[in-house]
Amino acid sequence: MLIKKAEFITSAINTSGYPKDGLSHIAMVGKSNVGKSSLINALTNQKNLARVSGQPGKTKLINFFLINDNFYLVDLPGYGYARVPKAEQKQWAKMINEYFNKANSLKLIIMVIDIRHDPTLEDKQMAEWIRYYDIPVVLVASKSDKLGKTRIKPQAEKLRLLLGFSKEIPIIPCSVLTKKGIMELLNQLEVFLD
Ligand SMILES: Nc1nc2c(ncn2[C@@H]2O[C@H](COP(=O)(O)OP(=O)(O)OP(=O)(O)O)[C@@H](O)[C@H]2O)c(=O)[nH]1
Ligand SMILES: [Mg+2]
Repeated sequence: MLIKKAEFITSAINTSGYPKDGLSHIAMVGKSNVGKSSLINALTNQKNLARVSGQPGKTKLINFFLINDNFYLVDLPGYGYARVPKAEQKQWAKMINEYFNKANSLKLIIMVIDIRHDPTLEDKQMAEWIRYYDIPVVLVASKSDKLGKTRIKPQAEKLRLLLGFSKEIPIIPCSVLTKKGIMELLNQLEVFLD
């Protein structure tokens, strides 16, 4: 797939703020700071479409980006940011739960996990959640530039295993710096939009 057009449409905290045009959604989930927003910029080949930050917890709302006037890339707020107060964590869970419940337009979840670190308890819970809602998923092992070439594949396989996903679930090592995996991920999007 080639992304020719990408534009920010809206931010939402609950259902009433979602776009109401019935177009398909593909959503990014993952721990805070794993590179979800960076990945949206890489996929769309834009520098500052989604806001990127070294500070975890940057994305606090559900952000909708319209792609090729045809579907939405959805940037969900990250989880597992240690300094978030309990009340805010609850609010996050409510926001995500409500979003997943709207699964008829949600065609694919891209679950992003940092290739250098084993999944956290929250990553594992997110994997369970995805299986519970029975939403198609593709895994991205992000920041592959931080790992030696020979370690990338075995580490990606290990992550898939630890998250409890079978061989049918693709895991794509990606780097927004080297662009590794970006084309492959774009091709996967196409598969799930049909
Ligand atoms: N080396 C390297 N750094 C990356 C890569 N992708 C993202 N980063 C860096 O990781 C940090 C976090 O990136 P974001 O895209 O803001 O992460 P996020 O998952 O959207 O974070 P939240 O919005 O807090 O959930 C930034 O400093 C990015 O520059 C990558 O592929 N390689
Ligand atoms: Mg973000």
